[in-house]
Amino acid sequence: MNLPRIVIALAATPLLASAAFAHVTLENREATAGRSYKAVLTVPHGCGSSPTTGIRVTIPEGVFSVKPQPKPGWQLATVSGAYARGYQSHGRELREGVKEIAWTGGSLPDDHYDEFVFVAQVDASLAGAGQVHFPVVQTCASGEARWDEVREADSTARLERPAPALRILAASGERPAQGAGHGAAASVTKGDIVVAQPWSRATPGGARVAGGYLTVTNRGAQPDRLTGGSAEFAERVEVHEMATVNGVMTMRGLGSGLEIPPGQTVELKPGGYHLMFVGLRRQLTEGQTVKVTLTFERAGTVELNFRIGSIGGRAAPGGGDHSHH
Ligand SMILES: [Cu+2]
Repeated sequence: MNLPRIVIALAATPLLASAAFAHVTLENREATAGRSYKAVLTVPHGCGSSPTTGIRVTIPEGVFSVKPQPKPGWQLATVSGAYARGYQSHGRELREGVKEIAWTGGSLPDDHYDEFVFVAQVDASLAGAGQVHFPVVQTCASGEARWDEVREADSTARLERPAPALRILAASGERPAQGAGHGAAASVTKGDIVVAQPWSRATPGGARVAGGYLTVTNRGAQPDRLTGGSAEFAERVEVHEMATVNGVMTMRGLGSGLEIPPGQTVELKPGGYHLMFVGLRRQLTEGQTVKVTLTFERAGTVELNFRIGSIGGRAAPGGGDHSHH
């Protein structure tokens, strides 16, 4: 049934065929937050020369109401589980659903191409997420390929086996997670210290911690230290760093605080230095603004309004890329 398409595709792009068909990818790589999405996983070849016998895809948080399309000659199985939060669908809240789909038992020869399809809803809260990923395990008669690599936000490394990625667009006419709009100050200055773009993420119900992100510039001639702070919504505010220990990303508290060298800007961001709001007293919800007081050794206390972005957001809400002036 797919044969005529293969012939057309190969005929149209004879030179690009091997490069363009190298990876397991999504045919349509953009979806709109708050809308439905039809995912077509394209599988262009087997493992080495071995035919593909199974495709298993993991559904990222925020993609819900997943319905896979059965394929003749393949068994279809799904794994369901709890979502990190509830999602609204046709007036009711969904708290669990399909998190993995597996098509198995077929045989797709290495020199053939096929598609594996599912439909899903993309939650509106993903509007600020940038990209989400659908890791795929491709099983073959001999061997398997794991398409599960995800590029870190600021890395330019070439990935051998990238996870199929989906870019999330904000619905037109809406801006992602506006918070208090222009009312929230872009930066706050205290002494030699300038703190800009403070933001955090919405938390799933029951979460005990949340990260806080911002940039700090020291305009003075002396080093300063960010030692922590306080917030009415959390028991403690700590300064953490992410570090890779034995190949595993872990975070740890910086007991003596984070140095802000004179004349420099230090960024607290996902995957790097961050504030940790520990012992959350309530859920943080997207679009909110919350008050946090930070403590610097020299500059003293700085009061800030943190904008709350989407769950899993990678960048400050409402801004997207910001240049460093
Ligand atoms: Cu932390």
